[in-house]
Amino acid sequence: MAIINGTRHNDTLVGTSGDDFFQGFQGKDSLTGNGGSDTFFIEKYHHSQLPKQDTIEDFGADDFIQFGAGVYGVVDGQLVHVSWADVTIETLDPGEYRVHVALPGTNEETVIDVVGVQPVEASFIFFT
Ligand SMILES: [Ca+2]
Repeated sequence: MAIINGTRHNDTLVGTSGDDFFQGFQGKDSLTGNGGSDTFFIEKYHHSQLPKQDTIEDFGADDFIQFGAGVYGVVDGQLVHVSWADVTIETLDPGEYRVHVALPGTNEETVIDVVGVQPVEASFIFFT
């Protein structure tokens, strides 16, 4: 599995034909898996610096969106990591989706645009 790293700026990243692990870091990134079973990793890096509306350009049924340990909200003083219950998938156009991930107990969300197949619960890997 290749690891495809971005920077804290806006990046355009293209994977290999094999399985890749994408870490776009901050910025508004364009991520193309380019075949294989790819994992798109979403993490909060410091303070409130979530990725700013990355776009996955070719999401497939074998791809995953994975959340890191830093993607959480606070409920009753406890850290609560995001789960499927916090995900809302909006259809923008046929084959274009906007994934909203609400951080529990806050007004914050992270947003991921997805072109390709509609993500389903099994598309997500949540931090446990
Ligand atoms: Ca790939």
